[in-house]
Amino acid sequence: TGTVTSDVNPDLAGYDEEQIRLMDEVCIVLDYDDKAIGTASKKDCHLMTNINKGLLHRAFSAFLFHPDTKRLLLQQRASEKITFPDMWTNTCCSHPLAHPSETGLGDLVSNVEGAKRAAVRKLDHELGIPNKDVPIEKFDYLTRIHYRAPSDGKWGEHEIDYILFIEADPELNINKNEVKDVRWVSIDELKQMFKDVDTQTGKDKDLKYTPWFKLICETMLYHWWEALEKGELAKCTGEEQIRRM
Ligand code: DMA
Ligand code: MN
Repeated sequence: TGTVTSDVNPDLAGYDEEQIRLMDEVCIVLDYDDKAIGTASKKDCHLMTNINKGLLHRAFSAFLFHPDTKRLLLQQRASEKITFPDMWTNTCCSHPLAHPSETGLGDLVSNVEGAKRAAVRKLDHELGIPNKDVPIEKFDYLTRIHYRAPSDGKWGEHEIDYILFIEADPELNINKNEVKDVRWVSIDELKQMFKDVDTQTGKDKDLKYTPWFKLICETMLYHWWEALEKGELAKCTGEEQIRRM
């Protein structure tokens, strides 16, 4: 009797109730080759104590571009987020869940379908984008990125991340528990955002960006984005190899 969340879940004491609830989502646990080998809670997947033992899960990163201006929609994560709060990042990231519609059958084509379904679900949940504005068939799958990144010591990421692009001009209705702000940027504007220095400290504002978004920006993003601008994205899609970062 009288049990409170903090007794049951000491790791989660003090965090936002809704974000604590979402830590019960069931993620897909992977081997090194992206084969689904089990399931674990979102909480367990993001604890560094488990990541340090090798626990790896499946994720997606969606990049949404305006069809006319080719600007990319960025989001700033809400302060309520348990991992990487307040940081700027790509349009939407999350995890395909251990549900038949999102797990896939093991082959790349159906795993990609599962990741796209998860993207449609979370674009609605985080940004209020109606499903009809981002139909499954309009997404392009580019590649998979295997990376590891600590957040604050206790929490972090260790994922195989499916990179998805889509062109759309969606209706937005921001979920403030997930997203603090959004911004549409061109290639030059994004490069400038990274260069901007903090006027108080004189240091760059590196820490304001999620590690996976920085990693993708430093490697492939501008190449892919220029291909999209030229109508040549097909040259960059469907990669079978997993990129290890
Ligand atoms: C997790 O994103 C996925 C990647 C690629 C880092 P997230 O922390 O935004 O997930 P969620 O929105 O489910 O909390
Ligand atoms: Mn994750």
